[in-house]
Amino acid sequence: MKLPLARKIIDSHIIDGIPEKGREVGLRIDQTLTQDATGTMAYLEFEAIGIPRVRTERSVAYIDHNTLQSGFENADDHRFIGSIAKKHGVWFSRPGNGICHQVHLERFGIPGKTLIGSDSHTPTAGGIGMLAIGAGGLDVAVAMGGGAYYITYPEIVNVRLTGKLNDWVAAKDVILEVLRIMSVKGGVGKIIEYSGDGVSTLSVPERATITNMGAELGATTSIFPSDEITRAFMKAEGREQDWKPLSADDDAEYDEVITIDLSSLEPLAACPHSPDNVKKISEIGKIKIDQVCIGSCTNSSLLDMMKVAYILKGKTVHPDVSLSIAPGSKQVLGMMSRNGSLSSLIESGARILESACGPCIGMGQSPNSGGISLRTFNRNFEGRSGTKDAGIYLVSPEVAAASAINGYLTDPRELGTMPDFIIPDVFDVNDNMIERPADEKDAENIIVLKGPNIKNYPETTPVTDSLDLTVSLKVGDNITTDHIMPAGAKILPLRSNIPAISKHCFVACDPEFPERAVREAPSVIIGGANYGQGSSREHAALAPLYLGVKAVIAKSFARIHRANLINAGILPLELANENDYDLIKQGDKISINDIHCSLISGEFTVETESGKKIAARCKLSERMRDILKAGGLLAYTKSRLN
Ligand code: MIC
Ligand code: SF4
Repeated sequence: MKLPLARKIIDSHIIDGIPEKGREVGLRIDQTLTQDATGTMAYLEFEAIGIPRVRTERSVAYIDHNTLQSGFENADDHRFIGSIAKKHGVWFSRPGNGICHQVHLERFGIPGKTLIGSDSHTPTAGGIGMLAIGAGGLDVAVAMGGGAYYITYPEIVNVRLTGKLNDWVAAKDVILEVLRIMSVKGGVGKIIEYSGDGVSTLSVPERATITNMGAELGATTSIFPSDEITRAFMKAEGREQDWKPLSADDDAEYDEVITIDLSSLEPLAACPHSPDNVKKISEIGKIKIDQVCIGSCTNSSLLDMMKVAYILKGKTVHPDVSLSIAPGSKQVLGMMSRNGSLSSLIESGARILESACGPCIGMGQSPNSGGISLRTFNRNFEGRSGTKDAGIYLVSPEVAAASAINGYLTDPRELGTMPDFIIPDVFDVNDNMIERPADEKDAENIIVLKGPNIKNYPETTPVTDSLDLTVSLKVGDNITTDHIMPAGAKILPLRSNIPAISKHCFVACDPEFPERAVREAPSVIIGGANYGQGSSREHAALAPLYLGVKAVIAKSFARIHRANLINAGILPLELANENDYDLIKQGDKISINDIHCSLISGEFTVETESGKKIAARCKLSERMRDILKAGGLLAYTKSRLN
């Protein structure tokens, strides 16, 4: 059979299971990454597993999310991660060095290797032909210990790109078009593989924008071939020796094909409050704006920044607009300072932020009340910016910069002919902010520094044979992990403290939830379709666990969150008939019996107080069943090591 590229990489990394669509396979993981907001838990979990040194080819810990230090907590977490990384063989990218996905692409990613990261945008590295997947922290901890990472053997969707983008139409518009076509749940269980003659017209940073935001499709990952353009990028990073050519076989067989003619695209925006609510800028019209934020792991490369600088040069940001810009890495910021583009930004009045996630995760720069904010980011969920009634539009850097000058949403094609933006052949490489791990012989002298806000992994219990549960919450479709476990500058510092962070669980939907869940425990949450989309944060499973939630019954689940629920020992049940969603209300009592048999058959019966029987499903591999019976992945891994 003629193989897609993703299948070639998967098949060469399978260490457990049979490669058949829909079945679970375990992959050997070559590299891992963590960031600080999920990393504290991941390293506590790694410590609890008890393996002294990572067994991957490369593991890297980044500090990029929780960089506003308005109390001791974030600084303590940085110190904890730095010290535990050093001890256990993990490289450490210090705060200020940049956003994990940008830096990993620049300094560590290798075509053809596997990478899992405790961040949903890990697929960014698919831009250089890596099989890069977002996962929960505990899955990353297990992979660091040399364990396999399990995925459902995916369907592969081929997005064939033809033609070439017109002036001022960007890679962001390509992925927004894919989101318009496939929706935020269209990618679940699938890998998106790009091919076609349009690929050679896109640089690595542009490809990485597309694979990055493939996370918003719910896809397992996205991948581009590794070609001469990839080689030039790796050479510019001084890493040509890590390059190799990779592509699908000619006439490879795919499960689905989508063709996009790049030359037919025009500037697009994802309108509030979902990344798939995509419209043409020309259709939306010249709406007045209050804020523009440029940066994030989607759009903060040197190429993006050079385009923004060109547009801002000699102009002033509109008086009604606040413009903030966070370059993606120290490398990008340094090169901008040397090629003059940084001064164009400064002169225009842009507010230059450190190289970090910043406003993307609500770490500052919340818009004004009812504000309209254009952002080059990847998520515009309601409230994620920190201002509940703000309207966030996701756009390209070109749209963002042109609009910041005009004060209204602007089609950048109004700027006329676009110059050629030439990325240098050699990048300024300086890894002085990346700390090497200690040598194995020195590791035992390294003391892991834990602050008072760092608490252990919560207790889990094996799934029992029957459950009598109260419905502590009922929510609708497309609930994000930002609803379940909000981020932002106030709550993020509690990421290493599950008892404290659980007090904020679901408050975006219902401020009474945390107290009610404790009062009514054990309880169950009822959800709609695509429950748990968005971030990889396992806190969205650990906080409900801590509050006594034993099961979630939903119309369907997002991939990473479903895995996180199982890893935490919580049952994720899917309604066999979506209409049965209407039969259960908040406050109802339900019971689930014969659970141990149901775990094997995958068929569950949920009985309501009035005696109605509702069919639910949960397709589990033997491994997942054992995880649930052990009381979660940590207990399962420990028992297997023993
Ligand atoms: C996000 O973009 O939502 C985050 C913050 O990067 C998360 C990880 C987290 O919640 O810490 C993600 O995408 O996985
Ligand atoms: Fe950071 Fe935003 Fe990227 Fe998440 S999406 S890794 S918060 S920049």
